[in-house]
Amino acid sequence: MSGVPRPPRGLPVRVAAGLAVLALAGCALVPGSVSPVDEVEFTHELPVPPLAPSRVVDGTRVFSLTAQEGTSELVPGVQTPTWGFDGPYLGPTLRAERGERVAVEVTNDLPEPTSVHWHGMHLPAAMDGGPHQEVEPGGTWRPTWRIDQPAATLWYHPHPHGQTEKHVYRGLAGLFLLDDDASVAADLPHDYGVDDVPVIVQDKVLDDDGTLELDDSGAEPGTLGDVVLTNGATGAYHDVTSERVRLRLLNGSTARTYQLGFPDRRMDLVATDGGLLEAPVEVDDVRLAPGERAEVVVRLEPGETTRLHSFEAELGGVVVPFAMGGNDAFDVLELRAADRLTPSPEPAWTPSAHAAADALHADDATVTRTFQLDDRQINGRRMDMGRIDETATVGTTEVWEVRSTVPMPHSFHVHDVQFRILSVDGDPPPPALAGPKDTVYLEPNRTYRLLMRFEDYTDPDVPYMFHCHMLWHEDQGMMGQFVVVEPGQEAGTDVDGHAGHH
Ligand SMILES: [Cu+2]
Repeated sequence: MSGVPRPPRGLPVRVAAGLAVLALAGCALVPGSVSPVDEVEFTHELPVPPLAPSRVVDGTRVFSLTAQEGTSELVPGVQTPTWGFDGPYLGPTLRAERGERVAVEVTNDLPEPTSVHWHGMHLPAAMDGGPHQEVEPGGTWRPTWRIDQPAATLWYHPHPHGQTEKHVYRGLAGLFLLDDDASVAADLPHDYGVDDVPVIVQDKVLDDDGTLELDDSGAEPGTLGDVVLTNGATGAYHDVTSERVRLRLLNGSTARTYQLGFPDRRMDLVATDGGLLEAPVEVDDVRLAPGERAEVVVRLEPGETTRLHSFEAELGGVVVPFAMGGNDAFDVLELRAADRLTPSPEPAWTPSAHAAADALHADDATVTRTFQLDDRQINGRRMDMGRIDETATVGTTEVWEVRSTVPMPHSFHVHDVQFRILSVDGDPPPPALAGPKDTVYLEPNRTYRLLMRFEDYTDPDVPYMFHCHMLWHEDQGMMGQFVVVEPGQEAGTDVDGHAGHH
């Protein structure tokens, strides 16, 4: 850890931040002189989550996932109690094509309620897997919906009321890959686990006995671990056998924001949270807050080795950046190129046949909403499961103006939709924020204008969530609820305010 004394959890956040400043002033540690993330040897072959088996029943592709307890060797020689789907840690990769109807049989073998949220997915609210769809121990929940959105790297994770940080941190998370006409025909590496590689980045704190610890000191923005895992392993390497490799990067951490890139080369950013960009963009690195994804294509020369690195994260105007992980720099994944590499084409693709229908147009926006985030509240309120905060009408295009008013890291996630960032403080977004997004890091005191359209599904009684994706913040109530209704319809008055009654 950073070596800065952290005030106890429960102190008002502004006081806590002030104490951190005082601690800094009286502390001999030079900020940035030490990375609190442990150096490791890169000697462990990168585990690749298996593709989940499925069966097609009456035209529906059916998957099964079981949340269960287990034991994992996250750090060599150390046994750690963990949770996973269909295994001790993380879960298999679900994969489906646009147009397919899918169903997932989610069974909870944990000793407490959990849920599974399909992060980034457009689907009915009752299938969303948020706090209103918890699964009791021993229970099974079977959401079903039709995939109707562009190819993308989505993911799934628990979203139980007030317990999301713990459930994700223990290991419950997996990828949900979507394919479409554009992605299938694209000149992009697409051999799963070979040249198209999932990279789930997470940080942990391990006790002396190997137990996963959450930081309960009250430090912002939550637990920043000194152990960094890729797909559940420390010090992982991947053998590259082609000229280019596609990395599907997911920040699956609870609080840490990464700045991922290669010290010795640039890379092609090809996709963000919700799918492909209009064209590849060469970048030095990409910043990922918890919940965000990016797909990058990296070129290697025969026989060489390079490492994906997390640079000092650009957190914007946060107070004491180094106490919030902003000075941490460390390697994440080693790539080892074979002496002979098979040819890979330059990344390129043509638009999907759905592109025109999918496109969002700022001129269509008829509703503007504003969201102010402070320490733990959104528009002055904390989460109340029985309260609907916003009501959107199906078929409308809206602009959400989102601003964090406090000097700490927050990220903003909206369920059901992929949005487009129109502007950041009035300026066009940088390339890494110009593609389809469902989660965005909020630099303090900057206004992010998000364009989105609510489509297809209405339910006045079952809400979707919008929230901070720093999971400790989320659990403390930094979340609100919205429903999508028919024109003229009002939000229901009998929204279920109690979790775990299903
Ligand atoms: Cu937050």
